[in-house]
Amino acid sequence: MDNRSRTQVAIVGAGPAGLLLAHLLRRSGIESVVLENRSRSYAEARIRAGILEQGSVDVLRAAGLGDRLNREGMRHGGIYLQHGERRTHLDFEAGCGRSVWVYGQTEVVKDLIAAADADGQRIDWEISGDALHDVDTDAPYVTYRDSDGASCRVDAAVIAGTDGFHGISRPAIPEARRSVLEKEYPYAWLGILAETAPATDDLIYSRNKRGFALYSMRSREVSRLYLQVPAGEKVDAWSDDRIWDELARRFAYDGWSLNTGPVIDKSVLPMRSFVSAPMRHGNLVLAGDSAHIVPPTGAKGLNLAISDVVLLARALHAKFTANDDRLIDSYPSDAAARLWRATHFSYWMTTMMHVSDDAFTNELQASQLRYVMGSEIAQASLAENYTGMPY
Ligand code: RFL
Ligand code: PHB
Repeated sequence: MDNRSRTQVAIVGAGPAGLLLAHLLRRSGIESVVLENRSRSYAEARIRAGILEQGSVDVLRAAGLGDRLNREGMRHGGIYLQHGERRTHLDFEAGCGRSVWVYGQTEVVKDLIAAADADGQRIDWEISGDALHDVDTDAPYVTYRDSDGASCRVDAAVIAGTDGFHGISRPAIPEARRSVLEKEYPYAWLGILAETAPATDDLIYSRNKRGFALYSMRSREVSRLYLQVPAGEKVDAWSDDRIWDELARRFAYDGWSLNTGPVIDKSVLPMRSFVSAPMRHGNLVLAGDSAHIVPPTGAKGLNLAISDVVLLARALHAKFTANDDRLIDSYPSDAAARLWRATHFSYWMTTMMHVSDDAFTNELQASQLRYVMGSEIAQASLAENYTGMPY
């Protein structure tokens, strides 16, 4: 072994979950080392989620991460639901007294990395060949090669697996101890980022017989739009002209028109619901996408990563400062309660808004959307879930 070190928490993965965990632990005097297989510039450029629940914004502000969020984030008090050529505005403030913020995950990650730099947080970027060892003992450790190829070992009291859906942490829990519940959807999203001012004040979720479309944004100059496409669709099948034409059809509404502009990013996102349990095995704990995935329709993925980490940071604080394991013992069930609410809501929004090949299902979903668009009570329930259940 070329380099050997010891820390309190070894954090595998520098996505929003891992970086926020390191940040919250630092603030309560707990030391961690973050290990990430991608480069810093890759992590800072990755385009992903865009919506922060009120509770996530409160967490980031309380953790001293609110400066740029307060200046550049955009508060949204509702969404539009569209069905064919009917469009209704849902008022979240009226429904539940809360709102959401448009502030890209990319920006949250940049803020977290800047704070880590300022505090001298150790993050080893571009590691390879990492493996977790002895996670069910009191002496777990991680081995890997650093960016120069040197062999490294980090010993820790706890390993936090925040390495996303394709990481190594979840598989480090023996298969016999793991249960997975999942649902694949027969469609995917084609997402684009476009250099054009959003043509709407709030996000538009549109169900059209041609398929679902979502109008979102990243700033006053940049729009983020999505189209329902068949699962496994290739991005090459979609020229910019075809995308704008399809978006115009799916958002068609009484004289309203899209703003088009240069497409600066284009990708296909698979859609799945996936829940792996337990989120703790010995001294390995999972948080964020390493343990669960939701389809993006409810905008919950990033927010769940944040709420897991809040619960986990509290539990680790009690463990390290008061030798109290009660919160770490209850972490899997505390996180699961919130997770299953978000899993149901994401599934519900997804099926209601997407067009299915099955005629019976389509009629049910269209009926559900008509009901929500016409009922203040149904809208209040959607608002309560969308803006996020209280912690
Ligand atoms: P992340 O963000 O996937 O971060 C995991 C980090 O771990 C690293 N990693 C490893 N590091 C070390 N060793 C290994 N063996 C490793 N394997 C992986 C990865 O490089 C990465 O840096 O998980 P985290 O932190 O839990 O955060 C969760 C959110 O990222 C996620 O829930 C959302 O972004 C989901 N999601 C979206 N959600 C939305 O609400 N709206 C969206 O528009 C949206 N777009 C997306 C998305 C997820 C995507 N992925 C994961 C395919 C678009 C994409 C492409
Ligand atoms: C986004 O802006 O990327 C976004 C917004 C709302 C969603 C999903 C993605 O439901």
